[in-house]
Order: sequence, then C-alpha cells, then structure tokens
Amino acid sequence: MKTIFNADHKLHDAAFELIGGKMMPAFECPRRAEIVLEKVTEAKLGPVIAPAAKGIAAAAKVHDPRFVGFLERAWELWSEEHGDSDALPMTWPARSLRQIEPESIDGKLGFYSFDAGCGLTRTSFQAIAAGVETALTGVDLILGGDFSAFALSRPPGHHATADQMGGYCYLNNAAIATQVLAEAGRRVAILDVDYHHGNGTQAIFYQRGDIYVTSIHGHPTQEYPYFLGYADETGAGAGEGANLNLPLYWGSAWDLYGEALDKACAGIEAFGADTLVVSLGLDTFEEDPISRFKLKSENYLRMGERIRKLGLPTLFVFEGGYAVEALGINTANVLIGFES
Ligand code: OKP
Ligand code: ZN
Repeated sequence: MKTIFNADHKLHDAAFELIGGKMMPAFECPRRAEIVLEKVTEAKLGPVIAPAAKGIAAAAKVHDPRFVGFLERAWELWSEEHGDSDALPMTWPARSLRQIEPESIDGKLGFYSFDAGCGLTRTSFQAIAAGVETALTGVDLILGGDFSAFALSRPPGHHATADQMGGYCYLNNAAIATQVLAEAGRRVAILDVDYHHGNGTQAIFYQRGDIYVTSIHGHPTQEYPYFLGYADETGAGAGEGANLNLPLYWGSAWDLYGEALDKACAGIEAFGADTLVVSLGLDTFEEDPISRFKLKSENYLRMGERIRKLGLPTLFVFEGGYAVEALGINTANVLIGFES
C-alpha cells in the first residue's frame, strides 16, 4: 500500500490550546505525522509519495465555498486586527443567537466554527490545502486500481462540517475524498474509527442514501463533540438508514470495541459498498492523553484484519491520536493487519 505524505503538514503548528481550563501545548502537533511516517516506513508497507498538485476546488463539493474562502483569508484578516498571534474564535452563534455572518474577523471566526480547538497560524491554510490534495491523491490511486492507500496528513478533518471548523479540523479530507469517489461511480462507505464522533462527516452526508457513514466513538453523553453521535441518528430523508452510530462508554476495551466493529462492518456489507474510506484515528489507545478507551497496540492489528475481511478497496485517511510515542506503531499496526 502506498502512503501519500503531506510534508507541508508542519506549516500548521498551533502555539497552544485551551483544555481543561489550562493553556497547554497543542495536542494536535507536527510530531504526530512525523512519527507515523517513521513507523510506516519501517514497516515497509510500500512507497511513500508526495501529494499531486491537484488544487482544492473539490473541497467545494462538500463545503460551502464561502467557508473555504474564509479559511484562506482568515489569518490575514486576523493579523490586521491582532498582529502575529494565532487566529482563534471565542464567540459562537449558539441557541437564541442569529446566524448572520459578521464583517469583523472575530465575528467571522465564531460564525465559521463550533469550538475553540482550531487556531489558524500564518501558514495553516497551506497545510490544510495540501491535506486535501493528499486525500485526493489517495482517491486517484484507488480509482487507478490500487487496492488500498494511506493518506497521511494533518490537521485531521472529520469534525469539519460543510461550513464550520472545530475539533482541530478545518476541511473534511475524508468527506471530500468520498464525494469524489462517489462521483466516479463508486458506492462508498465511510468507517470512522477515531475516538471522537465524526460529526462533520455525518452531517455532510446525513441526507444521502448513496453514501454510508458508520462511526464507533466515545458516547456523546460523556465525550466530545457532545452534541452529535447518538445511536438514534440513522440518517434523514433519502439518507434514512445510511448512518450508523456505535457510541461506547468511557473505559471500553477491545471486547466491546471488537463487537462494535463487527456491527459497523455488517452495516457496510448490508449497504453493498464497493469502496471503503476509513477515518483512521488512533486515539482509542489506552494511553491517549485526551481520550478514555482502553485499546492496546496489538488490538490495532486485529482492527486492520477485520477491516480487510470486508474485501473492499480502501482509502485510509489519517485523523486523530495523541499518544505520540505509540501513535506510529498503532497506525502501522492497522495497516499491517489490513495487508496480512
Ligand atoms: C479531534 B479528533 C476534551 C476536549 C476535546 C477537542 C478534541 C478534538 C479531537 N476534553 N477537544 O477527533 O481526534
Ligand atoms: Zn479523535
């Protein structure tokens, strides 16, 4: 399996994040992608290639073009007001407020986000755009006949909705890739194994009957993003039945996780998918600093093997995972299990 590596990922390097009431070094940091590259290379899974210069016009297939344009210009507008700090939203159009795009940058940042987990530096957008190209290059490989590919980029994407960033995510790489695959005639299922519910991916495809979305994640009564990801969210309209949420409570280990994965796979099979996109987050790991599942490194081999049993051409898209030291091994283990 080829790995497409976004070397520009390091252009997105937020100074800090506000978590648990404290300013902390950002968990979503450049070292994450570097250690995954190291371990995937060591595992000799296949060639590592650069993303093709495909541009990001395809992002507008699932995102509001005004949102994409905003992301592109946000830091410039911010720096005119606030100088060289990271652009960060702090006020949101919550219940009882109106959904009108303000003119000032602080207002726009709130309008186009749902939390404060998404700072923008001077060069963040370059990393984000190259991330989209990384996923699109993976799509080209799959459409060209490769059985699998790994799009290795950061920041992640699965929380990003059609017009809002949040949870370290800006543009939804997996959703963009899925839409392009669907337009090429594929019947695509998305399997989101990141610890956090992929609220952006779900929302983008919620009304779609031609794309199946299933996610295993921390229960929304306990876990971020809190306001989506319940089991009774099954899709709407033409999409009724094409969304499957499998929330698990804090403390869940491989016994419960493996059962949920079997259910997700059964759903994908019943849907009749011919192509799979995996939102590959590794924050289900027992040592993850912001998560509370109990998966062990060896379990990721089993995860890869189970996904492989579906027998589908598969694009893996890198998402979360913050236990940096083990992140490379855990990621490689999924891919090794898949290839075995
Ligand atoms: C992004 B991805 C929890 C704060 C959570 C945001 C987490 C974003 C995760 N107390 N902050 O899905 O790995
Ligand atoms: Zn996550």
